[in-house]
Amino acid sequence: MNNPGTSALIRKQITISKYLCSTELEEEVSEIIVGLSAEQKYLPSKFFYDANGSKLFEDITCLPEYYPTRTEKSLLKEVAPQISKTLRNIDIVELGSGDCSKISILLDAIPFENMANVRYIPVDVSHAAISESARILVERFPEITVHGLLADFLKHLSAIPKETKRLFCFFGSTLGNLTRKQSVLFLLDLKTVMKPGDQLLLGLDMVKDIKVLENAYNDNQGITAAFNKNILCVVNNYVKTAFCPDWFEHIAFYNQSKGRIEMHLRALKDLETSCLYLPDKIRIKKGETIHTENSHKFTHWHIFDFACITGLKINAVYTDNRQWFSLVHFIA
Ligand code: AVJ
Repeated sequence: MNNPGTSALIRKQITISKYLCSTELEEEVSEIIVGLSAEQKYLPSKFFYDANGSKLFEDITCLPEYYPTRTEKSLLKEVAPQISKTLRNIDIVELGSGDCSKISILLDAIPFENMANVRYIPVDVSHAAISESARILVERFPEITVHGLLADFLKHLSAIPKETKRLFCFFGSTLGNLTRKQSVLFLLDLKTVMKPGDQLLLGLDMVKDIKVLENAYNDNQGITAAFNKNILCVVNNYVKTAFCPDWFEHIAFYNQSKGRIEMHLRALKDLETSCLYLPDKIRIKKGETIHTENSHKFTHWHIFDFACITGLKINAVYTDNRQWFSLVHFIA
């Protein structure tokens, strides 16, 4: 694989464009400061995903308690033959792509003779995630072209190429990390950049038994706890605080009225830390929490609402027989 001819070929096959810039960095610092200064302290969940956090998340997806990834992948495997029939001369855009295991399932089902005109466009805030999955994919699918976008899909939808027909993939129920209002606004934005005939494949974690939901975020091995606490290390890096993960305990519970899992970090003692960007120390009282994630769960009503509000047409809704996870296939 390492002879110069092959790597030159691979380089031509892979390009990455950057849309994140240094002003974004300042924006991220202020997002953190605003969250830590609020009455109920909070941190945006995108700060989970540094190199260590992304690794911990991949570990989470393998946990026996964490059913979403497994369920979504088996749904994808089932429906891929159906969906991939239409995939030729197309850009497959994956929002928040992470690793390439889900898109591989779809690509696997595309007939070889159609692959030459398929381009994969991963959109992610992690350069490592994009370049690593590009490397794996061109090895596995020698005919494919990969054009990565290092970008925040909430801000840079307009940077996505539009000359070809597109299939947007938004897997993992990542939409659930937004508030209900934000998720509708985001789908409206997405609909605006879609052209008639463009498709959207949306993965949604469904409302279910509370015990199943809460177990998925309170695993026995404490990986989710480590993932939650890792956000403090990321924050320390950005704003030069000195939070020690051991000062907090991991809390995750289902908020029934809001239909979402909430993750928090709860202070085990009164604590304080300086911060490069604040004149005073940040003080947190014993028992006070930092809200780190919302993971909204969906019902079929939410799916119909999305269609009504955005004007996207539901082509099919694929749900496993336990009704735990849905893949919705929309057409613009
Ligand atoms: C990838 C954001 C959808 O909310 O279930 C896993 C992240 N957090 N365990 C989710 C997560 C805790 C995951 N998402």
